[in-house]
Amino acid sequence: LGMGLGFWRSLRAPAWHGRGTSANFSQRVLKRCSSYSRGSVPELGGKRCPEIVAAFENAFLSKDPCQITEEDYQPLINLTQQSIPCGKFLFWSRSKKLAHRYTRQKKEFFTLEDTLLGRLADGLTWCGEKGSPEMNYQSCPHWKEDCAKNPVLVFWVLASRRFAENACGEVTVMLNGSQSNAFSRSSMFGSIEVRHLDPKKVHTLQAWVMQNPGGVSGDSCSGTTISDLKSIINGRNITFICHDVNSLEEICV
Ligand code: N1C
Repeated sequence: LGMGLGFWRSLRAPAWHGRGTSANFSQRVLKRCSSYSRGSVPELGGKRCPEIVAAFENAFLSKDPCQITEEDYQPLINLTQQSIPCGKFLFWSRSKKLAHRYTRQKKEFFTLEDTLLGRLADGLTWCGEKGSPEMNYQSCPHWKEDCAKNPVLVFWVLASRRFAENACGEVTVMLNGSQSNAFSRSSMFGSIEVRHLDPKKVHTLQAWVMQNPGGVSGDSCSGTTISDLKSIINGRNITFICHDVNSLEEICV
């Protein structure tokens, strides 16, 4: 009757407003896991990678992609436990590329994506559907237009919270000074990580406000969004220090 595959698929899977599952999701996660394990972390044997991929898939496959919970990810979390040395945690907000360029040079520093858990998921999208064992490659729920309890957002909220809970010593955040709001309470950093730093373990939060070379500054240590961050941090009994940084070289020494 002139009804192509797309029609029947649309009856089966709801059309969400977000991008669908990334192509070759499981193969890519497996590859990331094995190459990570061949790297620096002996406590995470590469042998566990198939198990880790299965735990990741089981967190969301055959489930309503608007009803995902943190418990769904617990097995994956347990398989990817990893300890980061105190003083080496690097948070970021709206400055992911630059933060990763930094940790590639300063190998002793860790962003969440430099841990196995973060590395597995970085830049990918994934979701399934209730009543089907398959991934939905067509579309996945968009956090605003569809629902917040979707597999990707629940994952990052949980991973970010745990990363912050584990942080210790002096922690650093890289912020984007070429935007008018270098710090935003509604970012993942502002809404999740700042609230879950443990003042018993974290004595200082150091902010690096990255200035874009030659460009007009949007925000800096003396701006109102940074004083907002300072008051939140001081209110939690953690010392706050801030540096405007003009180039990566300044912090790579
Ligand atoms: O909202 P943000 O930045 O402030 O979140 C960044 C902050 C970092 O410190 C990380 O530890 O939160 C953690 N984090 C990630 O590591 C991460 N990787 C990829 C949070 N989100 C992450 N993503 C995706 O980017 C995720 O889909 C989320 O919604 C965005 C956040 O980017 P942002 O606004 O630049």
